[in-house]
Amino acid sequence: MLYKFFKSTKLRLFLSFLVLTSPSIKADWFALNMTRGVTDVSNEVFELHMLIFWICVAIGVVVFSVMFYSMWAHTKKKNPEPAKFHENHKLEIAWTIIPFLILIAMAVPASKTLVKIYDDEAGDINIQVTGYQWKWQYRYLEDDVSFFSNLSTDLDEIYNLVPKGENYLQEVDEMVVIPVGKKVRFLITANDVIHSWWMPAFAIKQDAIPGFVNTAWTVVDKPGIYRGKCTELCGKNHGFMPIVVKVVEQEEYDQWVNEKKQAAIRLAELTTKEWTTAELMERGETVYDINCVVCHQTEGQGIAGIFPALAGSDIALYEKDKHIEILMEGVSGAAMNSFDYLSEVELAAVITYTRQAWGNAENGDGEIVIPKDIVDYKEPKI
Ligand code: HEC
Ligand SMILES: [Cu+2]
Repeated sequence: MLYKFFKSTKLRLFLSFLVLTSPSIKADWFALNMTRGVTDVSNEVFELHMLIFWICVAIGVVVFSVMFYSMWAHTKKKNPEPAKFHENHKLEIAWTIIPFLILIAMAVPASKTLVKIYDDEAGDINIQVTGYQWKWQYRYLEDDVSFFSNLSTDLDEIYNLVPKGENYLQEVDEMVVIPVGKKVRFLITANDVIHSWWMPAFAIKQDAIPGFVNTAWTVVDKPGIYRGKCTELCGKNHGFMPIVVKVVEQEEYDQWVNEKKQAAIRLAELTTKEWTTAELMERGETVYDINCVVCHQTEGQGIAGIFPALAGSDIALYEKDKHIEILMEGVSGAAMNSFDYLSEVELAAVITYTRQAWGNAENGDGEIVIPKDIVDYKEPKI
């Protein structure tokens, strides 16, 4: 009876062995493993992971062999009289010392890698990363380049109106660009709640905490586009603030920085230009779609009881100054944050848009706001 049972188990073990070793399935098993990433540190982390994994496998094999052997060798049938001994000092010392040594053996390489990871010396390039609900801001500290990186997946894909694209929820309007082979240090913080900046290919996962600056660094040797995401539950759109880093050759990087700087200069010029209502409206709609639509909704109708309607709101109809103030300062204690990080042009445009769209212009005073108004608001009041 017992013999028969063992025989069938052996058979099953053998079958599982065949399945595990058959090459086609093996490929899939590797896909379940941690990935190597593209930096020295990420490779080290991978090696460490494999080392610890195999140590665990060895311990498992030893422990389970002893256990199964004992279960088999000391059945009641073979040993009707149980042994009566207890306390075996040699054995007890051994099973205290050996695990201790194993732990030390694992801690040494792990600590070495950790020390390497926690190097916060300045990089060749230093980028401040700020988490916002629900986007990332990047400021290149040496170059005065600064931008927001927003999810660029079409809402229609999210609502299943069209098929989902290849990089669904993993794509942004502006990627972080860094050059190959240079040490890049990230200074990671947040503006509202705790987020976490996670880039698996670089083995970086660092909390972004308001009021703190955590650092992480990387040297990437392989150009390419790498994707990560926010990995600290940070509110309603936590799953909608991906991270995309584009690693390029130095030359391409310099060119990119240059273009970014030029764009900033052009934007500064826009502040002093004469704006027509139509121009502000057009720009304002884009700003609104990126920054406001999640709460105040496409037609400015809001969500009853949570987000006030902007269509027909007294502030949007008559109180221009209050309107600017709300955007600049936010409403304390409410989900309405300050948007003072937007440019003067974007702020003026989005305020004008919300004062004009959805019938607001006809129902209220229809006053527009130009970039100069925002500049004036920002002037220190004497
Ligand atoms: C995260 C959600 C959220 C986002 C994003 C948001 N708002 Fe708000 N907004 C609110 C909430 C909540 C209030 C109500 C605040 C209060 O008075 O308690 C509000 C109030 C307002 C008001 C005052 C309305 C009134 O009648 O009291 C205006 C104007 C406004 N928001 C404009 C904007 C604009 C423009 C944007 C985009 C640049 C924006 N909001 C983005 C949540 C949001
Ligand atoms: Cu987040």
